[in-house]
Amino acid sequence: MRSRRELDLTSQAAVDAFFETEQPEYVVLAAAKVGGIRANNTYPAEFIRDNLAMQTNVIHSAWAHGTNKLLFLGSSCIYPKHAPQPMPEDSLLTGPLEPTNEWYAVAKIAGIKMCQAYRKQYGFDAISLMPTNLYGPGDNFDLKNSHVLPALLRRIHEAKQAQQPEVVVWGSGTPRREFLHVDDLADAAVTLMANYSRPEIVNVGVGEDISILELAELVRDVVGYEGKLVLDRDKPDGTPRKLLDVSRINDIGWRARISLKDGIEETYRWFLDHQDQYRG
Ligand code: GFB
Repeated sequence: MRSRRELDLTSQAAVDAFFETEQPEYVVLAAAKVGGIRANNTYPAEFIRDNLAMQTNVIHSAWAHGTNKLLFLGSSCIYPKHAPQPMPEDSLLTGPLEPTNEWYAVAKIAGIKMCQAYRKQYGFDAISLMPTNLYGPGDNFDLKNSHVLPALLRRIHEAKQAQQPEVVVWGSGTPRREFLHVDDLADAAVTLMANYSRPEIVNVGVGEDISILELAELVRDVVGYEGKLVLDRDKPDGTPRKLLDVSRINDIGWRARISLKDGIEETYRWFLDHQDQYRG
């Protein structure tokens, strides 16, 4: 385990030196530059460059140093903006992407293709998993750049503390998203590492989605805030709906276990225990 400061994954030389010393047998490539809709839309150059660099370096070095197996984490935003819902794995590259996150999506699609290419040419056992929107303890709670769930949790909590009469929710509130707890994702990753060795990508989600406004109401209930939710329609909505077809991973014998309500309650407790880190 190395922190970002200890190992710069955008440097091929640094990554190669790490693999030379450590010779890892199994690699889970979860490192990425990530963020919510505003971060993706504001820093497109960093999203495409850093992600392409990190994944290219790690996948290549893992193969070059004889790693037994590598798991690459993609994202549900790789699918076309108007993909059929729920989105099956074979809708990849069948239509235009959502513009707010196409830079990140293109990098992730390149990572999938690199895993498939290294398997095809070199026989490298590299597999790819596509998680839906993730949340949980340890998330980024930055008010501008984080994903919707941690952003709403923090904003609604702060509104409750300050006894504000209302809280802003970005967009129309109608887009639909699916939320997977990080512990469910970790469990799915272990299942696939142990039981799956094919080039085809595998979706990982819970199989149901909710609207952004419903999510905000759920967060409001968990936090115990009694003020109003107000929509800011000048903020982008992004993809109208993102629900993964999870029949492939269900057939492998895996299913998500943590309900959204339980997961948000646990995440809120974690946030309360660590909130001094999120002021500012
Ligand atoms: O998680 P999020 O930022 O990204 O969610 P995506 C965006 C949706 O939530 C939009 C609404 O419909 C927003 O209008 N929203 C409401 C908010 N209030 C807020 C808020 O305070 N903060 C944020 N961030 N959104 C991401 C991609 O897409 O999904 C990434 O940008 C990645 O590339 C990730 O794939 C899984 O779900 O739209």
